[in-house]
Amino acid sequence: MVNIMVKERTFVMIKPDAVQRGFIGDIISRFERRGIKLVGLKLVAVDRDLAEKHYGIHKGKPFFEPTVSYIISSPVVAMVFEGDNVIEMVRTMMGKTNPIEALPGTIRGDFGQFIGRNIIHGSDGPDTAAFEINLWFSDKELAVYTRIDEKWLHE
Ligand code: IDP
Ligand code: MG
Repeated sequence: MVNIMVKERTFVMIKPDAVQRGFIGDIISRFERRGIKLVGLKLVAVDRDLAEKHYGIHKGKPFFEPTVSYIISSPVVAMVFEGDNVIEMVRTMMGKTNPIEALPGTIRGDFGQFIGRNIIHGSDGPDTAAFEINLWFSDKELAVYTRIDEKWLHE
């Protein structure tokens, strides 16, 4: 799906292990220098209810409970990014779910070693993005603005 411009928003979370290990700035900076526009940002001490809703699609799977425990173990950084094809762009920058399979140069491939501590979350499609943005952010928390580099990012 290259070359087709689709204006999207995506939900991204810097997970507790990345916050604890001091990677917040590095991770945000990767998106920033790629020209990806940040429209929402906050540090969240996640409660169990929010974590269970966020991972509700995985309820019943063996990793559901460990993943919920992981996400509530320490604050996370919750963000919304906006731009053409931003969902796929962010997923590509994150790398595969299992950091062992994630290529060097991706966020998981550069910072992670283990699937249960995989550094970052990003929505996997337009429907999950809409659900997750609505779950984590109110409309008032999302900014509408233009970055001065926007006209230099596309033909
Ligand atoms: P994704 O985060 O790349 O979209 P999903 O399959 O949606 O991957 O899984 C959600 C999260 O659940 C993963 O990011 C990871 O934190 C956790 N997870 C998934 N599979 C496993 C597993 O096999 N063991 C431990 N944790 C897992
Ligand atoms: Mg997923």
